[in-house]
Amino acid sequence: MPTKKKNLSDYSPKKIPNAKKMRFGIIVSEWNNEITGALLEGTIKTLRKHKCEEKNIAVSWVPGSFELPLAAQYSAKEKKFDAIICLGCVIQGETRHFDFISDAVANGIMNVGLNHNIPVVFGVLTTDNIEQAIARSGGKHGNKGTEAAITAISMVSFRNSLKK
Ligand code: DLZ
Repeated sequence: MPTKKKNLSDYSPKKIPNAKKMRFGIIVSEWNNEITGALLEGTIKTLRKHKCEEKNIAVSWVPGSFELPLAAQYSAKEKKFDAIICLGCVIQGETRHFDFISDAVANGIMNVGLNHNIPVVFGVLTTDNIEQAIARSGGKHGNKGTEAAITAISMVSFRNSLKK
């Protein structure tokens, strides 16, 4: 996984478990969809790279990042997935929306994971401007979608290892 200075898409593929039998629900925010669409691409490409089957990937869209936690909760309740990946992009504007939305989404996503005992991954970019978002959705700093997919696979594998 990347450290502060590394690229979001940097990881050691050999260390990542096989995701063939894992099931993922991906929830994507429509807001800033030119960015979130690129995050989705990075996520799916990475899941496929680690052998996740097409039938085990379900994608749903919600209006904005603020809606991600509730959608993740609905998905978690269905018990069809081993992990849920939330993808969004919140860009700093001239209003305080940024702080309200970023905090609410981060806390909401964390709570769904803790309450439902399932990995719910925070694949949400929170940036100062669109340039930073572009750089982190397949640009010079990699793709947060890749990081989210690797985190989801790793957490499912971790959970499975505890069941043995
Ligand atoms: C309203 C709003 C604003 C100002 N900015 C963003 C943003 O940068 N990224 C994002 O994902 N969503 C934004 N939204 C929409 C909210 O997430 C939400 O959809 C609405 O407030 C309706 O609940």
